[in-house]
Amino acid sequence: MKKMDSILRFLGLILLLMASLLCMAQAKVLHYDFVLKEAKFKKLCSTKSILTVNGTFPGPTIRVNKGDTAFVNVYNQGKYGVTIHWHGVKQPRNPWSDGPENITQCPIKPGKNFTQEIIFSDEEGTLWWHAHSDWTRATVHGAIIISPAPNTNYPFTKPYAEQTIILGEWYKGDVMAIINEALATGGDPNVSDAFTINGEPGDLYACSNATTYRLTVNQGKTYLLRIINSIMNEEQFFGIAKHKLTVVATDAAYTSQFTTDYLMISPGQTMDVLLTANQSAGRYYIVSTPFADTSAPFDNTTTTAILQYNSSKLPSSIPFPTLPTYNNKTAAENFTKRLRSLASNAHPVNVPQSITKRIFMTVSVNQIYCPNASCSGPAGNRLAASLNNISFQSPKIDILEAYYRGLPNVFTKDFPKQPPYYFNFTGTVGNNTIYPSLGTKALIVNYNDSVEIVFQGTNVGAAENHPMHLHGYSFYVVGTGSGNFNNKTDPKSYNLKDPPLVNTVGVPKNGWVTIRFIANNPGVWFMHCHLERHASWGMNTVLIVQNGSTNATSIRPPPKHMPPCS
Ligand SMILES: *[C@@H]1O[C@H](CO)[C@@H](O)[C@H](O)[C@H]1NC(C)=O
Ligand SMILES: *[C@@H]1O[C@H](CO)[C@@H](O)[C@H](O)[C@H]1NC(C)=O
Ligand SMILES: *[C@@H]1O[C@H](CO)[C@@H](O)[C@H](O)[C@H]1NC(C)=O
Ligand SMILES: *[C@@H]1O[C@H](CO)[C@@H](O)[C@H](O)[C@H]1NC(C)=O
Ligand SMILES: *[C@@H]1O[C@H](CO)[C@@H](O)[C@H](O)[C@H]1NC(C)=O
Ligand SMILES: *[C@@H]1O[C@H](CO)[C@@H](O)[C@H](O)[C@H]1NC(C)=O
Ligand SMILES: *[C@@H]1O[C@H](CO)[C@@H](O)[C@H](O)[C@H]1NC(C)=O
Ligand SMILES: *[C@@H]1O[C@H](CO)[C@@H](O)[C@H](O)[C@H]1NC(C)=O
Ligand SMILES: *[C@@H]1O[C@H](CO)[C@@H](O)[C@H](O)[C@H]1NC(C)=O
Ligand SMILES: *[C@@H]1O[C@H](CO)[C@@H](O)[C@H](O)[C@H]1NC(C)=O
Ligand SMILES: *[C@@H]1O[C@H](CO)[C@@H](O)[C@H](O)[C@H]1NC(C)=O
Ligand SMILES: *[C@@H]1O[C@H](CO)[C@@H](O)[C@H](O)[C@H]1NC(C)=O
Ligand SMILES: [Cu+2]
Repeated sequence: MKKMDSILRFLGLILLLMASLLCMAQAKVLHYDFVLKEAKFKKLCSTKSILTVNGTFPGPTIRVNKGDTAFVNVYNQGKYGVTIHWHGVKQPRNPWSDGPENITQCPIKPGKNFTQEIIFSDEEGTLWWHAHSDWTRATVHGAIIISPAPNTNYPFTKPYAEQTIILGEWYKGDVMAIINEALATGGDPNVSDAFTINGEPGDLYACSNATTYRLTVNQGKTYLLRIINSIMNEEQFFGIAKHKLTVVATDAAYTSQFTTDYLMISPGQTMDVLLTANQSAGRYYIVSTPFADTSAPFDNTTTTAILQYNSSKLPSSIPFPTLPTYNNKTAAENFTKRLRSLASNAHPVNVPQSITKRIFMTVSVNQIYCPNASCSGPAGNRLAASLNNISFQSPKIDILEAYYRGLPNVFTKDFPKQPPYYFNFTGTVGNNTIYPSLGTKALIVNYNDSVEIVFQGTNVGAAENHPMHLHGYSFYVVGTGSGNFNNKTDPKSYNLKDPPLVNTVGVPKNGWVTIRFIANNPGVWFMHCHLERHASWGMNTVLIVQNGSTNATSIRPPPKHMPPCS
C-alpha cells in the first residue's frame, strides 16, 4: 500500500514536471519600445504639449498571455527624469523593474534609456502601466491586457469582442507645474479641468463633441469592457444608459459574477465587465462622474462617451444613465461590498487563515506647521499626509539599491506595527496627531509571513476614502466597516472563504478595511494611497519582504544597467 502510494506520488510529480515544462515552453518573451516624448494635443478649445509614450494619449497597450515576460526598453526623450511602473504586475523576485522613483530605481534621465523586464505570473485580466515620478502619470499611462494562457479560456462565454476603456483626465495647466506649485505653497493642488474616456472629454465639455469616443456594437452581441481608472485624484461612478454591466474581474483576478447598473472604481483599480447590446438600436451615453465624499476640492465635471449600435437608422435622442451623486457613500460601498473572488477549481483562493505578522495602520491627512501661518493649507499650515502618523520622505537614492547593497542613511527599518497611540480615530479628533513625524521608514516582513494589515481611516485633517495600493502583491480584502476597528468583534465578520483579490483597496471614509496576503515575493515594495495628492504629501511607506533561505526565494541579482542615482 505504502509502496503504491509513493509510486503514484512519483508519477504525479513527473506529470507535474511535464505540465510545467509544457507551460514554460508556451510562455512567450515579448519586446516593446517606449519612447517618452512631448506631443501636442488640442482639447477643451486649446492646444497644449504633454509628456507621452510614443506621442499617444493614452499610451500604447501591452498585450501578453498569462505567464509571459515582456522586455520594455524605455527611452526618455523628455525634459525631466521619469520612471515607469507596471501596476499590479507582481514581478516575482524582481523589484528592479517595478519602477517607483527612488524606491526601486532612480529616474531615467533625459537622453537615457532603461530596459525593464516585466514578469507576469498568475495575473489574468486587465492591468495598466503608468509613470511613477511626481505627477507625470496624468499623461503617461496605458493598458496591459493579459489574456488566458494558450489552451485555456475565460471562466465565462467568450465575448464577441473586447474594448479597453481608460478613464483619465485633462489639465489645462502643466501637471508638473501644478504639483510643484502645491508643494511650494503647502495648499491643495489645482484640480483637473475635464475627465476623459479613452483620451476624449466628451459632449459635456466645450470644443469636445466632435471627438467624443464612440464604441460601436452589434445588436445581440456581448462585449468585454476592460475599464481602468487612471485618474489622479478622484474615484468614479461609471455606467451606461439602459444597459446592465456584469462584473467578471478586478485587478487581473476573476470575481464571482454580478450584475449592476453602475461601478465605483478607484484610481489604480481595473474592472472587467460584460456588456450585452440588448437594447433597441440606438445611441446611449457611457458616463463617468466622480465619487468624492470629501471637503477637499475635486473636479466635479462629468465625462461621456457613446455606445452606438451598428444600424443605418438611429433615433436622434441619446439617453443618459442615472448615476449616484458625487457624495453618495452608501452607493459606493454597496457596490464595493459585492466584490467576491470567483473561487473556482481553475481559479482557487488561498486566503491566509492564521497570521504571523499583524499590522494596524492609521491613514490620515495632516498638516506641517508653518511659522507665521505662511503656507496656503488649513490655518496657514502646509498640507501633509501619513501612515501611522509618519509622513514619508522620499530619499535621493533608491531604497532597493540601499537595501541590497547595505548603504547607510537612506532609510530606516522601523516603520511601526501600530500608531503612536489610540484615540477615537473617527470621532471629533480635534488636533490629535494633526502634526505627523517625518521619516523614510520601511516595514520589515519575513519571507512567507502571513501578513494582515488593518487600515484605519481617521478624521484627522480631512476624512475621505483612500485607495491604498501595494506593489509586488495582490491581497485579499477580508473585511471592512465604518467607525473604529474593534479588534475583538470585527474579525468575527471576516470573509475567509471568497474575499476579492486586488492590488488597490478603498479605505472607507472614517472606516477601516482589513487585507491579508502571504509575503512570498521578496523585495522592496512601495505601498501608498493612489490619490496622487496624498502620495505627494507622504501617505506612503515601503514594505521590505526579506529573502527566504534559497536563491529561488531571494531577490534576483540586479540587471546590468540600472539608471544611476547621480
Ligand atoms: C514606439 O515608437 C517607436 C519608434 O519611435 C517604435 O519603434 C515602437 O514600436 C513604438 N512602440 C509601441 C509600443 O508602439
Ligand atoms: C539603451 O541602453 C542600452 C544599454 O545601455 C544601449 O545598448 C542601447 O543602445 C540603448 N538604446 C537606446 C535607443 O538608447
Ligand atoms: C492653478 O489655478 C490658479 C487659479 O485658476 C491659476 O492662477 C494658476 O496659474 C494655476 N496653476 C498652475 C500651475 O497651472
Ligand atoms: C457639437 O456642438 C456644436 C455646438 O453646440 C453643434 O453645433 C455641433 O453640431 C455638435 N457636433 C456634434 C458632432 O455633435
Ligand atoms: C461643482 O463646481 C462648481 C464650480 O466650482 C460649483 O459651482 C458647483 O457647486 C460644484 N458642484 C458640486 C456638486 O460640487
Ligand atoms: C445613494 O444611492 C443609493 C443607491 O443608488 C440610493 O438608493 C440612495 O437614495 C442614494 N442616496 C442619496 C442621498 O442620494
Ligand atoms: C445595495 O445592493 C443590493 C444588491 O446587492 C440592493 O438590493 C440594494 O437595494 C442596494 N441598496 C442601496 C441602498 O442601493
Ligand atoms: C467616536 O466618535 C464617534 C463620532 O463622534 C462616536 O459616535 C463614537 O461613539 C465615538 N466612539 C468612542 C469609543 O468614543
Ligand atoms: C488646532 O490647531 C489649529 C492650528 O492648526 C489651531 O488654530 C486650533 O486652535 C487648534 N485647536 C485646538 C482645539 O487645539
Ligand atoms: C486592540 O485595540 C485596542 C484599542 O481599541 C488597543 O488598545 C489594543 O492594543 C489592541 N490590541 C491588539 C492586539 O492590537
Ligand atoms: C545563488 O545566487 C548567487 C548569486 O546570483 C550565485 O552566485 C549562486 O551560484 C546561486 N546558487 C545556487 C545554488 O544557484
Ligand atoms: C530622486 O532622486 C533623484 C536623484 O537620483 C533626485 O534628483 C530626485 O529629486 C528624487 N526624487 C524624489 C521624488 O525625491
Ligand atoms: Cu488618500
